[in-house]
Amino acid sequence: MAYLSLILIFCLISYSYCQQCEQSSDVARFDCYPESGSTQDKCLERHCCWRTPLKQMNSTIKYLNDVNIPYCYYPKDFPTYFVQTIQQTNFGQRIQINKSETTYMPNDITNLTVDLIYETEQRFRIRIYDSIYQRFEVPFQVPVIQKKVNITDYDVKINEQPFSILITRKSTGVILFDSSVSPLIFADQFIKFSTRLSSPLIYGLGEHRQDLLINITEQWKKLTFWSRDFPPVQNTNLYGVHPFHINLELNKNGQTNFHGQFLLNSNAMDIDLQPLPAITYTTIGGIIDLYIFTGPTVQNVIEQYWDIIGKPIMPPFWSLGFHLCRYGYNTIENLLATIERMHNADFPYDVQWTDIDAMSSYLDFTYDEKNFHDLPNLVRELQSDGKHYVNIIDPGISSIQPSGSYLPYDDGLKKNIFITKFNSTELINGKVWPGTTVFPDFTNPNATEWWTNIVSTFHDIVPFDGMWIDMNEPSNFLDGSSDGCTDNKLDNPPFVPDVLGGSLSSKTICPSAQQYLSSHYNLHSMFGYFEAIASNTAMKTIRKKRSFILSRSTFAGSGQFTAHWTGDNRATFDDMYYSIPAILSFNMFGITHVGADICGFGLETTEELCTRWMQLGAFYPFMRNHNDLGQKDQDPASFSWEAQQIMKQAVLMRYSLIPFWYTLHHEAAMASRTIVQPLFFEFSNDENTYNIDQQFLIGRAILVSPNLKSETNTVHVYIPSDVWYDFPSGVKVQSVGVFTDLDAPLSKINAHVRGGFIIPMQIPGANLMIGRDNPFILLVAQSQWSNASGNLFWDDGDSIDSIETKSYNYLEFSLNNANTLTIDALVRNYKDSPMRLDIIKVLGVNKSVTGVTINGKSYTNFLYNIPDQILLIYGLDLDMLAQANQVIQWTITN
Ligand code: MIG
Repeated sequence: MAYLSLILIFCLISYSYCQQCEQSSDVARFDCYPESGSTQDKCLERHCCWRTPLKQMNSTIKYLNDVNIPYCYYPKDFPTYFVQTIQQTNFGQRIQINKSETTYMPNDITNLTVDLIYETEQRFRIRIYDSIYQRFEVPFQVPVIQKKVNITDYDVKINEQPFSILITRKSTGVILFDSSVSPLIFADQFIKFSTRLSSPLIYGLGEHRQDLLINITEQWKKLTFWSRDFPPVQNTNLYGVHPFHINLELNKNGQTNFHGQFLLNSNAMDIDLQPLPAITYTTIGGIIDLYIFTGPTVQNVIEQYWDIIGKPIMPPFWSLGFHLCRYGYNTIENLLATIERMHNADFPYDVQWTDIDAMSSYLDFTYDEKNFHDLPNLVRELQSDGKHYVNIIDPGISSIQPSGSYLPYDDGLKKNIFITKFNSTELINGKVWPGTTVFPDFTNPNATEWWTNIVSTFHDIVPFDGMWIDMNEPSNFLDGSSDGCTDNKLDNPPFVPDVLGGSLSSKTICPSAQQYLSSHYNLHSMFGYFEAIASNTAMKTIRKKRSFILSRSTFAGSGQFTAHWTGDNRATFDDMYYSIPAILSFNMFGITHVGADICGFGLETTEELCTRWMQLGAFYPFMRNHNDLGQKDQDPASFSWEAQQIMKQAVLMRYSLIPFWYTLHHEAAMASRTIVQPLFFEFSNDENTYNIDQQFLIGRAILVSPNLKSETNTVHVYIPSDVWYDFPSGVKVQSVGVFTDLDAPLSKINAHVRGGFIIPMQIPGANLMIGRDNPFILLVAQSQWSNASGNLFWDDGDSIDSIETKSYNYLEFSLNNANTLTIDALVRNYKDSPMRLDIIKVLGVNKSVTGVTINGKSYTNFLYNIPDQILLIYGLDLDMLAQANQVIQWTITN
C-alpha cells in the first residue's frame, strides 16, 4: 500500500511521471533494475518507474531464477539518443546520434555513430559505436560490404526523435526489428537495447541447458553469456557463447517464415526475453554489431549466419566412428583390459581416448611412465589395427616445475605468450590440475608456433591422432588468481550480468588480465575459440592430415576448427533428453560435429539407461561414451551379453550409414547445411513440429525417435505428413501427420527413412578404416510420386585439401518413373579405394517386379517381397566409378 500512495504523491507533484509510466500492459515493461535487491528508492534514483504489475503472471515459475515482471521499468521519456545527421553512403546510411542527458550508468557515451549496412538481399547489419574513441570489437574477419544492395527483402525505417530503427519483411509486413520499445543505453561498460520479436517462439541462444523451443508466450526469461566450467544445469551460463537466435514468424496465411539475429559481441552479456514479445541485450563492453538474417526458410537463416561466422570443418572419416573414453582408467592394465574386452565382444569401435589420469602429475604433454608405462606402444598397436587415439590437453601450464625441466613452460616464457596481470609483465597464476599454472594467450601470434612446437615434441613420443581441449573456459580452481584480482573497472564493472558465482572472475582468471589482443574482460569467452584455432593448426602441421579437435568451450564460429561435446552431463534419463536440444542447437551454431557423453558422465549409469543411450548416441554426429572418475565401467563390453548385442546393433547401424553421414558433413562444410536438425526445419508449416525436441532428423531423410523414458516399451512420437519407412526393415508407415505410440522395447530404437531420398550405405567393418573398402548399399525410399534422389561424397578421408584439389568422388543418384535408377558419377578423381555397389534396396514398390536390367543387360539376382513392397537387388558387384552414368531398371507388372 505504501508505494501506491507514494506513486499517488508523485502523480500529484508531477503529472508527467504518471503519464510517462503508463503502460498498456505489463509485458511492455523493460526492466530498469535487473540487479538483485531492487527497491523503489533505488529505482526512482535511476529515474525509472516503480509500480506493481497490473496483473499477476499466470505462468508458473519453473525454476528458481525464472524472471518476474519488473516493478522497475523505463519511463517513456528516459534519456536516450536523438538523430543529428543522416548521411547516405555506399554501404547504406551513416547516422550520428547523441543524447544530452546522461543515465544512471557511469561513462555514458553521448555521441554515437550508427552504420546501417545493406549487405545482401537477406542480410542487414547494424553497427553502433563510439563516434570518437575506438572500442573493442570481436576479432573476426567478417565480410566487408563496400556497396549496398539495391533490392532487399527487408525495409528499413529510421525514427529520428528519439532514435530507433524499424525493420519489416517486405513480402508480409511482419516486424523483424523494432528498437523503439525501450531506450538505447550506451555507456562504457553497459550497453543495452531491446527489440520487438515477431513471435514468442525462438530457437538458439546457447550454450544453455534448455528445451529446443524457447516459448515466451507467458514467460519472462534471462539467459547469461560468459564461458563457464559447470556441469550443465538450467539457467546458468555454460561452457560456450552463441548469441544467435532464430525467430519463427507466425503467419496466418500459408508459409511460415524465419529470420535470425546475431549479436557479434564477446563481452559478458544477459539476454532478456519477455512476452511482448521482445528481446533485450545487455552487454558490458564492445559495440553493438548486430546482424539480421531474413531467411525466409530456416535453412536460409543458417546459411546467412554461417556466411558470417564460418562453415563447419570437414572432419576426418575415422572420427565419425564410435569413440571410447573414461576418466580413471588409472592404469594401462585397466585400459588394456577394456580394449581387450571390446575386442573379445567383437564390438566395433574406432577411437580410444585417455584422460588426465594418464598424464604424469597432471602435466600437459606428459604421460605417466609408471602407471601408463607402455602407452606409446599401445597407441601404435591401436593404429596398426586401424584405430585412432585421442589425448587430452588442458590449457593451464604448470609454472612450478624445476627450471629447464618442463618445455611447455620454459619455451612459453621465452616466447612471452602467457597471459599477464593487469598493466604488468607478471604472469597471472591460477590453480588447475597440476597445481599452480599460467595460461597461454592464444590471441598472441607467437602462441601458435609455441603450441605447435610442444604438441609436436609430445607427438613424437605418443603419436596421438586428435586433441581433446578441455577446461578452456578457461577453468580455474581459484577465483581470479592466486592473489585475487584488482579493484579496477574491469574486475569490478558497474554492472555484472547474471553469471554463476556472481562475479566475472568466478572459477576463471581475472577479467583485468592482459592478453595480446585486448583484456581478458573482452576475450574471456573466446579463449576456447582461439585455442581451437591454434590446436587445429598444430595438428595439421604435425600430422599433415585433417585435424580432429574436441573443444569444451566454444564461441560463434568455433565449428570451423573443432568438434564439441556438451560437457559434464549425468547418467539420468533427463540428461539423455537434454542432449537432443543441445545437439540440435549446436548444429544451428555451426558446430555440426557434436555429441554428449553417452551413458552419462557423472553418476552411476544403469544397463537400461546405457543401452538406450548407446542407441541414441549412434545417431549423434559425434559418438563418444565417456565416464567420470570413480564410476563403474560403462564401456559396452562391460554389460550383459544381451545389452551388448543391442548396443552393437546400434553401432553397426551407425557404421552402415557412414557414407550418408560423411556426405552430410561435406554438405555442411560446402553448402552450410545442418547435419542433424529439428523436425520444423523440414516441416515448417506444420505447427505440431515447433516444439518437438525428443525426435530429430539426420540430414533431411532419417527420423530418429528414441525412447527417453525408463521402464517403458512404447514411445509417443510425431510422424510428419510424408511417406516414411521403418528403418532398417523398410516397411511403410501407415498413419502419418499424427502423434502415435510406437513399440520401443529395449532392443529397439525407432528410426524412419523419408520417401524421396536415396541413402548411400556401406557394409560395416570392425572399424571404419577396416570397412572403408567394403561394398556399398543404396537404400532407395520412394516418395508418393515414386521418385527419389541422393548423393555421395567420398575421398581418402583425411587429406587436408581433397576438396580444393578435387581429389574426391561425387555421385548423384536418382530414381525416376518408379523404375529407373541412375548413378551419375559427376566427379571421379579418387580411385584409391573401390566403390562397388553390392545391394540396392527399393522401398515402396507397390507392383510386382518381373525383371531387372543393369546398364541394359538383364540381371537375375533380385527378390521382390510382396507384403512389404520391397525390391532387393543383390550380389551386384557394380563399380560405381566405371562410367559417368549407369542405369538400373526394373520391369513392373500389375
Ligand atoms: O575438472 O579431465 O568435462 O570430460 O573427464 C574436470 C577430467 C576435468 C572435465 C571434462 C571431463 C573430463 C574431466 N575434466
